[in-house]
Amino acid sequence: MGVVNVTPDSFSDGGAWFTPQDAVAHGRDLVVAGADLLDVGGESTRPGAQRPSAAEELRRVLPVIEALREVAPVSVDTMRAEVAAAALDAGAVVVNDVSGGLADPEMGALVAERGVPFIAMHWRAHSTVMQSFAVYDDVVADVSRELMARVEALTGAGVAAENIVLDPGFGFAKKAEHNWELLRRLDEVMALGHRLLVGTSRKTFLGHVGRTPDAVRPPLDRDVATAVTTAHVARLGVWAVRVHDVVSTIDTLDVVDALRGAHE
Ligand code: PMM
Repeated sequence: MGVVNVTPDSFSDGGAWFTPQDAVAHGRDLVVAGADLLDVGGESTRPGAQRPSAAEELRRVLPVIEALREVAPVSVDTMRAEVAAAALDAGAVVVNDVSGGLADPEMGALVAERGVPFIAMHWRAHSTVMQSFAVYDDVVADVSRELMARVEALTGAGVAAENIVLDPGFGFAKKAEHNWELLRRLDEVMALGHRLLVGTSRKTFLGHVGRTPDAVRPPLDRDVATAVTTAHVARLGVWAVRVHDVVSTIDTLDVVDALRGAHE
């Protein structure tokens, strides 16, 4: 899954593709590089980000989805049922909700009615306050239990269980140690029985590896670290990785495939 952020302020590529033309051109490049799915989002979820209005979010994503539907399947990255509905009408085929349906009580019913795959990410609170919720007894057990509570609520709203893709939500209400523990024990999250999507791409915890706190690696220099996490989760058999740099990701996945062939 290649990331197409139509936002002025995403932490990893903020503002780079904010006009519809630039966002569409970027999406096309990601498909040429090998992306199977494009994730179009109009709301930044970086820690501390303020929410745009629904009207502004729609203004950002709809023209981009209408253009990119011609080149690849598109998912819409939104927490609003209203935006998801308009995005599906515009040609999106998957809904990716970083709140797993928690932020908007209408989301479950909408996804059920449309019968589309729904990516439910582990989430505890909006970006302005989420890091104060980064408190866990056992992060893998706690995230797994909270994800299954979402599955229960969503299936209760009529969403088919096989349409629910789970995502542990790297960087969302998580400290570095929580992200590493989730990666280390991702097999336990896979055992929940749903397809998994993993989004570690360029996230803050990767910028700290081998660094002192005052020498953090900047987001654009985190693609090698991202590739290593991609290799790890691909070997476990996740359904998708959500990444900014598709070129290095395809390379990584090809190496994982080659290694797998060599072992079999
Ligand atoms: N991360 C971001 C945005 N959307 N969606 C899913 N399913 N999983 C993620 O980890 C995720 C997401 C934030 O990253 P960005 O600002 O670089 O897009």
